[in-house]
Amino acid sequence: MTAGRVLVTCALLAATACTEAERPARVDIVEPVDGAVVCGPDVRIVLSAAEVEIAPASEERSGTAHHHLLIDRTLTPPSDTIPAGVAGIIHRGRGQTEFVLQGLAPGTHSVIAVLADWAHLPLDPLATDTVWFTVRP
Ligand SMILES: [Cu+2]
Repeated sequence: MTAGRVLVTCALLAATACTEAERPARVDIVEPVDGAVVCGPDVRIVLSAAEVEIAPASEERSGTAHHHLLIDRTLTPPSDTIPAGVAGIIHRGRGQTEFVLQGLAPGTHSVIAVLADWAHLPLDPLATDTVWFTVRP
């Protein structure tokens, strides 16, 4: 093998690894879709994620995340852990990807999905998605 061929092979491997490492994690609220009108008072939220492994927070592994839902709230500070025990902030710490919001009042509501690591610190870069929907009585 020539030195030139080794150099080309290494360059190709480096390019592949770099591309994969640069893909940021993403989260999508699959259901309800933005602008949906849904029957209440219970509304199912379905989440999906890409470029990250969704895992229970108890596993404490890097490269994983779990879902968080902020209901009718603004985003919490990205550099702080997402608090627990606060109304309208839901941790899906067992790695769940679905959740039923119960008892929503008729009217317009927002849901922000946020991916955070096992310590509940939002991923960097931030992975969020927001939908607005209307609950029909
Ligand atoms: Cu959490």
